[in-house]
Amino acid sequence: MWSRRGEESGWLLLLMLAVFSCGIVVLTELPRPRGVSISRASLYRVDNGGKFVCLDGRKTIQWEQVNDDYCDCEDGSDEPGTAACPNGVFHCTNAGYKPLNLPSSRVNDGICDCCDASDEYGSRTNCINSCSELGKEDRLREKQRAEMAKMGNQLRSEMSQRGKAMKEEQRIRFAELERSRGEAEALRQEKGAIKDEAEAIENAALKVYRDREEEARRAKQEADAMSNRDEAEETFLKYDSNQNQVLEIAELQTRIVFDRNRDGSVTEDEARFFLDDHEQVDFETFVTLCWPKIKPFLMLDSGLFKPPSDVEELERGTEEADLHTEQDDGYDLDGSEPTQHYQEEEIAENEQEEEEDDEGLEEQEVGEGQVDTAEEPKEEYDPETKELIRMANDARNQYTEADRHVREIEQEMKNIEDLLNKDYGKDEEYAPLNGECLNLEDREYVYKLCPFDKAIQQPKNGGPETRLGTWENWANGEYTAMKYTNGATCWNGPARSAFVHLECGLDTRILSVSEPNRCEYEYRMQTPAACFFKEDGNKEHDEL
Ligand code: MAN
Repeated sequence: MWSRRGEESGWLLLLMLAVFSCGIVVLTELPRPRGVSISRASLYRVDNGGKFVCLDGRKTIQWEQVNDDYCDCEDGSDEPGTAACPNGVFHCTNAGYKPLNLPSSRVNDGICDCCDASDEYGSRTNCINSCSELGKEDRLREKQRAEMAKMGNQLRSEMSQRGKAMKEEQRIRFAELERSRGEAEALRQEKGAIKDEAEAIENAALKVYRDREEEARRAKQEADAMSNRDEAEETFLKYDSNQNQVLEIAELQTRIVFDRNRDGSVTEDEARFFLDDHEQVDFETFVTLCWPKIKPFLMLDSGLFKPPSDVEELERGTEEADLHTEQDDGYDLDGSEPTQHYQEEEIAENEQEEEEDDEGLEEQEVGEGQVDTAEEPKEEYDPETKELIRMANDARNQYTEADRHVREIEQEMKNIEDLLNKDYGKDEEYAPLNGECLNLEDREYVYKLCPFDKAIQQPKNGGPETRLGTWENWANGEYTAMKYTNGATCWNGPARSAFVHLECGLDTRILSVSEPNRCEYEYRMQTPAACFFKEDGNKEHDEL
């Protein structure tokens, strides 16, 4: 029978006892009804002369009705140790392991739910108390977890120290670079001034040559124009058979060379074409409008002019021209002089031009220290000019070198700034991972993660790699997840992105990668940097 004295003496019991009496069980130092936890034992105190008030306060029953396998309270509180109330809760103490709360419907249902077998006290099922075994395993696991937490914490703090030291080193290096940049910029300025001066002198010296060449070019152009006019005049006089100083369609029609369609006769239209659609032309009109048409045609016809655009046409043209040269020789319909003379002249002139071109090329290839603007053969520079060019080159090289040095310093400073601006965790513990890259192979791809930089997917069959994302930021303030965004755009979809979940581990590696939604990737990665356990982090086991 449950009594106040029994309750008091129950407080003194140290050993676990099981005393069944009126459905009341005294399991440890605290007597309480079956199915009630120690923490709730005080709610089941006998008072009011052996009465029990349902825990929702709505009904008072006799104490004997507690756990009598009949549900009296609406909240099920009178039947914690039986299956009588649909909403009842049964508590297993599971001494030696973890306590457990069950829906009371599982009491005596023939299935062992509690490791101390207390839920099957009235069934035929023979449940064996396995709490001590489970407790042992659990404590071992807990010990291992605590050891790992300790080692992880240790490794994390080493990473943190390395991270802080690295940042400090970079700060020092940045300050050094700032100083060097000042000196390097001063040197660049100095070299720039020397270069400008040397180039001004060089330019003045080269100008003499350029002017001379320009003059020579102009003279040549004038000479060419003169010779062209002479040639035109000679042709004009030749074709002007009636010598009336006017060239007419009929006169051209006597020249088989103008038979453009090779049908054996020169039609009026064919002749008119060469007279620039005139019926007749005087010499000035001939020179300006007709000669530019006739000259290339004559050259083409005789195989001396090769339009650069169509090589095949050219070759055909040459063959035809050869034929025509033979045909045209002495074949002036009006019986005037054959065209041989014109062709010979053209050939000679053309050969000469070709030679000149070749010379020009050679000059250009070997002609160091010469003005490189004209196509004409270059004039050799005198030794003094050569020396000025050498000095200017030297000044240019020195300036380029000084400029490169400034740029290198600035680039390094920018890299350091980027590095220092990144958030490497509460205690810089993730900083040592900056600059590292980790790989994980699955069936199809190699997944790469370069923390604080990028996430990559590389097909194993050798295709091009795909960027899954670029470092964006931490996903939370706990430093347990990273975001990499703005990766390669998915066909018909969003830009790829990767989310990296971090968990504690004694080394740093990728554990798995998945693509839960198309083009959204999830990495699981372990690293000691994520090991952050508090010393008192263990769970409480109040009834062990
Ligand atoms: C590639 C890979 C896949 C992705 C598809 C989307 O095959 O990047 O991960 O799902 O493209 O088209």
